[in-house]
Amino acid sequence: MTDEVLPVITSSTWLLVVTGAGISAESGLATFRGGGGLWEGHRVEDVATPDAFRRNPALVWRFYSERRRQAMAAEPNAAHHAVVDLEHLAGTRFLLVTQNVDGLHRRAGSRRGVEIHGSLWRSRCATCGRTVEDTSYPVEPPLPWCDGCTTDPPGPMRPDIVWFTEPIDMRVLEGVARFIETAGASGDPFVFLAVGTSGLVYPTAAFVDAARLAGAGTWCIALEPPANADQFDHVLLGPATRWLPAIVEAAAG
Ligand code: BV8
Repeated sequence: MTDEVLPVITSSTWLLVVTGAGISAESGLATFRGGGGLWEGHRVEDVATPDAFRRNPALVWRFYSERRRQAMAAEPNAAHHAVVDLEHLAGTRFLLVTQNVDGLHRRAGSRRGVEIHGSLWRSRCATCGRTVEDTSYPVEPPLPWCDGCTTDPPGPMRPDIVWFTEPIDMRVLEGVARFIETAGASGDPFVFLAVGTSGLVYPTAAFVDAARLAGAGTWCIALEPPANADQFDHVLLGPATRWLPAIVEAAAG
């Protein structure tokens, strides 16, 4: 339900925060489905897939290395910093799951977080799986090959990103499930907060369902109701840089 009721976060609250592209929008980074959700006329779903990489690796590398350049030039905003404040307040009872690959949460100081869709700042061999830190851009033909492969020819390097139809790391999913189970069984307050995500992409869009079943109070912050809005007790419409600092202020009050 759309309202302006804030969650009350104290040091005994279990807090699971899920973020999406909307939390980085005020850092100047484009969201996926805002503004037509197109990149050079391509839908993200047509570029962020293993088939797209097989068909046209140069296009996919142009897409991701351009986003690397943009993310490098961006700064964390007040919403990223408010998430860090909430982490410091909730301590070991806090978990951040971000769908974002821009690295802005970590640059803001988040340490108890997982990047469920991977990171712009790593590349991975499509053959042997070896990953390397990588800040290079632009990435243009001749495209990078793995220099650790024993196969001949060596495998092509790809962004270390989880594309559509690719599985999420089971250890991440198990970690989220364990956090929800522990929080639900604690007998203490449990808050689930989704920020800046359209609730369209699974399995992340289903985490709120599991949290509700475990007894969490559920909030979301977005500019318009997400696709899974009916799973939230409270829908706070408006920018993350308005609502997250307000939640931190209410907690400190
Ligand atoms: C999987 C890569 C299964 C990273 C992304 C067929 C086969 C297999 C799977 C499927 C299938 N059909 C469907 C699926 C499931 C599929 C899926 O969910 N598809 C959707 C489109 C229906 N999921 C998958 O494929 C996942 N894998 O299921 O594997 C499997 C299992 C075992 C073995 C084999 C296979 C993988 C999903 C990961 C896909 N990768 N991107 C990258 O390039 O960045 S998804 C992409 O969308 C991004 O990661 C992004 O994070 C994600 C979600 O988008 P949002 O972050 O929500 O952004 P969006 O623009 O949509 O919304 C922005 C929101 O912010 C809005 O609500 C707006 O109001 C708000 N906002 C804007 N400004 C602000 C704001 N809020 C606050 N303040 C502001 N200022």
